[in-house]
Amino acid sequence: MGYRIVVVGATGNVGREMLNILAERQFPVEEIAVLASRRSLGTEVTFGETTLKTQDLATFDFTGWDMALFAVGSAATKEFAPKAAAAGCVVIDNSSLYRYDPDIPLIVPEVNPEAVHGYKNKNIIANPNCSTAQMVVALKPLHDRAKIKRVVVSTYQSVSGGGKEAMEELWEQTKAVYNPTKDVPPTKFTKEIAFNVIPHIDVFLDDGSTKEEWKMVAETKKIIDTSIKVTATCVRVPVFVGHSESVNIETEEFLDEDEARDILREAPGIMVIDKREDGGYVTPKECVGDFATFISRLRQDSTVENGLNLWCVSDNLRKGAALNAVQIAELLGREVLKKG
Ligand code: 2RA
Repeated sequence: MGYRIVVVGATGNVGREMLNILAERQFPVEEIAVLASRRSLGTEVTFGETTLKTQDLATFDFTGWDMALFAVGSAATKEFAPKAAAAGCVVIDNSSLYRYDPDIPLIVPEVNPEAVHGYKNKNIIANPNCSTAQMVVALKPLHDRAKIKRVVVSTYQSVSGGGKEAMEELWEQTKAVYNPTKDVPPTKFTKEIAFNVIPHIDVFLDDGSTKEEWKMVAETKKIIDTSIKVTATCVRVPVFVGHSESVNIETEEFLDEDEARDILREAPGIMVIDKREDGGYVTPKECVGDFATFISRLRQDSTVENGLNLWCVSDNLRKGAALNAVQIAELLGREVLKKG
């Protein structure tokens, strides 16, 4: 016996990865439906060895389906997730719409699996933002040992976080650099992304930060501990897939770098690759297609009493989105629905 699963937004970057990961992890699927907006209707997607035709989200009846993995924007989520939830189908939502609702759990299974029972409130579980997901996997085991007081993070986020058109823009602009007759003006980004970096993701807020930076602050508090102070600078870089983060951590208790490395080696979802030699660290290109969050460059920060620095890299379409959503589905199945 397995689950009746719906993937909403199946033709997008994240929706396709959801299907790949459900198949790769042999999620117990009894039946699967793939939905898309009218624009992509009829497009075929693959699930393991099978090819599936997308159905219309606008007319789909969610009654009798166990879980729906939503990977569409907030507007479509707002319209259709409540309908799915009301029909008795548990929604696992990748948009930012429900993340900050106190009645809706925001879950990273390695970090706060106990929150899954909160799904009952609205039949909805929220998936965190990509940049938060990989960071909290690394922070939680260190917090459990030495209590984190403050985090200073700078991100280096790949263009796939902005969707397929953003990837296309990087590709076309990169080619145009070698073809002066062709001009590819920015449309998905505010400035040219090829051979450049842009310190701006999502909209600006009144205090001068961006919404992407605010998300890292608010989500870390909700997932791990409201007492952790986070300050973030989020930057888009000309990388197709894989987000990187430079993370500075200040703890209440002293934590030696070797002990921190050992803790992270044992932690779920983490792979430590940290040799102090040329190439002894992970770059985003190497993490693509992997499930792990990679930690490198772990070292003491001697400018504060109890400080650590680390480099954290993960496939943003996987741990930052689709993998985390599938892990939530696995958790919900294991702990609550128990049909698998
Ligand atoms: C980005 N945070 O990288 C987004 C994706 N969720 O733009």
